[in-house]
Amino acid sequence: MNLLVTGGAGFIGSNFIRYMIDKYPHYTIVNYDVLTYAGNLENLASVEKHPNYHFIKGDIGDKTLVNDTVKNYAIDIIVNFAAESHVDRSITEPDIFIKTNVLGTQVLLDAAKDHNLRKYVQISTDEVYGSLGETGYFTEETPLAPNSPYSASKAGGDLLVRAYHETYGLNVNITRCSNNYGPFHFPEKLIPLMVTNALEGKDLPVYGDGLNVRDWLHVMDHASAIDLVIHDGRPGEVYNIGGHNERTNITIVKLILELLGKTEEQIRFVEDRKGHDRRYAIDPAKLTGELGWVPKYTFETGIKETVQWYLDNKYWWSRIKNGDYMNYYEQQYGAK
Ligand code: NAD
Ligand code: TDX
Repeated sequence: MNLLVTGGAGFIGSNFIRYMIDKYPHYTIVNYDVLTYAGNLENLASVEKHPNYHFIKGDIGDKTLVNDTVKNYAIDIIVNFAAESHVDRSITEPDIFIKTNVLGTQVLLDAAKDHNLRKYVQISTDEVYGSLGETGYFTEETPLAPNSPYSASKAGGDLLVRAYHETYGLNVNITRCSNNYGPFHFPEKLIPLMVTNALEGKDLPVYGDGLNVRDWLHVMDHASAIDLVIHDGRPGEVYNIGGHNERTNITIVKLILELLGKTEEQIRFVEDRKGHDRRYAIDPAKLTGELGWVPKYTFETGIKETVQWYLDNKYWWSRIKNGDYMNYYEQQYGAK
């Protein structure tokens, strides 16, 4: 099997590639990534010399390079992780989100169609469903109602995937997962930002009242779910991925401080995110029932292991948290 993994140098894509090389060392894995601020080949240092791993630096919007790569490596399946992924950045700079997440997806779909690939898998998000009230879950039948430029661009990509299945008969799957966490998570997102800020003695900026709820999924449990969808997902189907780990943001921030032996004095409540979705929660019954997915991590074991990873890998995140990152940080949170 020859897989084209787009966006494989980012957080989830790089964990997925390491998972797949470990489990299927005979598969060819081509990582196609343009290396934006979020792409980092250091995430793949442990597999870069593997004989069946290849890296191509390229934009998913580059039709010629995408098509050449699909042809040259005799690709069977595209798994598309490539995206602009940070909601806050989409609020200040939506253009690139549309370009990559919508137009880029269309280029990949055309390549999958024109080369008669076995399957195209789109890695999407529960954010396309919008926000839940205090009860209930997102199912695959929940109507799309995205609230941020990021989630709207992901929903746009998903609709194109659906249309290529309906119009051209392309074999597709869409996966929609909840918030991931784990090693190599870029420190602009809640968990790695809070862990690294706590270690640096900085403020921990909590948006609004801190009571927004996210449903946390360990990135390796996400990888095992995608593995099942690639191999056994039924043509044209959507699969939601989540492990029933709902927590308020403030609960997570306090837990991180406790695990690090720090006091709550570092917490700073700041202005709320615009259009901030209140609650996400996934019903994974289709994935568990149809494909037999069982997550390995509880949130308690996963978060402890993750905090320890940041303690052990300061070289990785301290290199990121300078230069361009600091410009973004100061714009987003002020100087503190
Ligand atoms: P990330 O921002 O860490 O990584 C994105 C990767 O895509 C980077 O390596 C980047 O260089 C690459 N990329 C961006 N634009 C590209 C382009 N035009 N061409 C080629 N490569 C490009 O993101 P992530 O957190 O790993 O998310 C991966 C996917 O999963 C995204 O599609 C995201 O929408 C989705 N998702 C993420 C989460 C989460 O909690 N992180 C949850 C649900 C869904
Ligand atoms: O500084 C912060 N303070 C804060 O209170 C940051 C960065 C976040 N938050 C809150 C906002 C959210 O309620 O924490 C929650 C999580 O925020 P993010 O880490 O930015 O994630 P979220 O907006 O939920 O989106 C993530 O999950 C779905 C990913 O970034 C998306 O790519 C994915 O689709």
